[in-house]
Amino acid sequence: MTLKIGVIGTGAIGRDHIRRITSNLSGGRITAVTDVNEAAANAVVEQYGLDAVVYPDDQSLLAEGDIDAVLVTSWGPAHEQSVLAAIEAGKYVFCEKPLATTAEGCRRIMDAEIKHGKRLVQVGFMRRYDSGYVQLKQAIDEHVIGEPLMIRCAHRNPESGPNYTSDMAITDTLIHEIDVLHWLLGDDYKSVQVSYPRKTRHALSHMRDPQVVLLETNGGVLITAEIFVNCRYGYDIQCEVIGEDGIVKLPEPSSISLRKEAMFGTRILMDWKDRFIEAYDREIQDFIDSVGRGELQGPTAWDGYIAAVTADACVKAQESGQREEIELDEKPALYEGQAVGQA
Ligand code: NAI
Ligand code: NAD
Ligand code: ISE
Repeated sequence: MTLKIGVIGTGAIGRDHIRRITSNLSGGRITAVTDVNEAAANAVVEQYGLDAVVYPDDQSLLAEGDIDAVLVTSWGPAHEQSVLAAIEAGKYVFCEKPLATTAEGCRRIMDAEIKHGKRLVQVGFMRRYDSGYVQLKQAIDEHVIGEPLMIRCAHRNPESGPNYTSDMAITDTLIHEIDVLHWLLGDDYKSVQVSYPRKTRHALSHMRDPQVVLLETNGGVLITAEIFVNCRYGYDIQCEVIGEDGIVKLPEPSSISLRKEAMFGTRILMDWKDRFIEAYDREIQDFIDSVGRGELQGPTAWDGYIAAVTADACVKAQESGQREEIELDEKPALYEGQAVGQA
C-alpha cells in the first residue's frame, strides 16, 4: 500500500522531505500540500511534478485532502495548531522539531493523543537515526567506557539568518542535543546554566553568539554544549562522551582526504541538509513503514515535551545567568516502553 501524505509547510525542510519521499524512499506519495505562502506550495508541486492538490490551509488539507498522514514542516510556532488538528482528524503526523514552542503546547498535544488512545505523533529528532549517534549509544549501553561522567559537544552553523534570535540558539538549534543526549544516556536533565563568551564579530547586533550551556542530568553527568551559529567555517556537530574507562566520540562525516600543495585535509560540510541526509532518509522511511504497520516507533510527543521543558529552562537560564532547575511531569502510560527511534 502506498501511504498518501499531505505536507503542511513547503519551506526548506518541507521541500527536502518532499524530494526524498518522491525520489529516494519507498511506500509514500505526496497527494496534498499547503503553505501560508501559497506561491511556495505551488512552486514545489511544479518543481517535483507532484500529482498533489494545493490547499489554502492546514484545516482544509486535513478535512478534504486524500491523505493517510501529514508532515508538519512549517515554522515552529505553527506546529501545535496543525498537530492538534491532525490528531483531531485521526491522522498520523510527523512533526519537525520543535513539537510546540512551549511545554504547555506539548502537554496539549500529549493530552489529545492520550484521549485518542493511540500514538499518532512522531517528532523529527533525526539524530537518533544517524549511524554515528547509534554507534555512540551502543557503546554506552554495552558499558564500553564504563559509566559516562561527562559529555562535551558543539553545534556549529556557518551563519544565522536575520530572523534568528538568541533564544533560538536553544529552541531551534540546541534542541537537537537536548533530545539526542538524554536518549544516549537514558537519563533526564536536572539543571542548566548558560554562559556567554566574548561575542563573535560575525553575529548580528541583536544576537548572543557563541553560547555555552552547562546541563546536569539526574545521574550526575555534566554536559558542556557550545552553540556557535556564525562560526563561518562549516556545519560542524561534535560529541564526545567521557566515561570511567575510556572516551567515545561521534565520527566525522566520511570524505576523501586530500594531500596537495603542502596541505593535508578533508572537506567540512556547510549545510545541515547534507550532514544528516541519511538520518533524515531513515527517519521518514521509518515513519512511512511504521504508519503502514499501524504502530509508530520513532521519537514521541513525550520526547517533544522533554525537549520543550528543557528548552524553557535553558531560555530562563539565558536570561537569569543562574542555575535553573528542570522538572518534568510524570510520564503518561501511553509513552511507557516506547521505542525511541533507531536506525
Ligand atoms: P522555512 O522557513 O524554510 O519553511 C517553513 C515554511 O512553513 C515556509 O514555507 C512557511 O511559509 C511555511 N509555514 C509557516 N507557517 C505555516 C502554516 N501555519 N501553515 C503552512 N505553512 C506554514 O523553515 P525550515 O527551515 O524548513 O524549517 C521548518 C521546520 O523544520 C522548523 O520547525 C524547523 O525547526 C525544522 N527544521 C528541522 C531541521 C532538522 O534538522 N530536523 C532542519 C531545519 C529545519
Ligand atoms: P522555512 O522557513 O524554510 O519553511 C517554513 C515554511 O512554513 C515556509 O514556507 C512558511 O511559509 C511555512 N509556514 C509557516 N507557517 C505556516 C502555516 N501556519 N501553515 C503552513 N505553512 C506555514 O523553514 P525550515 O528551515 O524549512 O524549517 C521548518 C521547520 O523544520 C522548523 O520547525 C525547523 O525547526 C525544522 N527544521 C528541522 C531541521 C532538522 O534538522 N530536523 C532542519 C531545518 C529545519
Ligand atoms: C535548524 O532548524 C536545524 O534544525 C538544524 O539542524 C540546526 O543546525 C540549525 O541550527 C537550525 O536552525
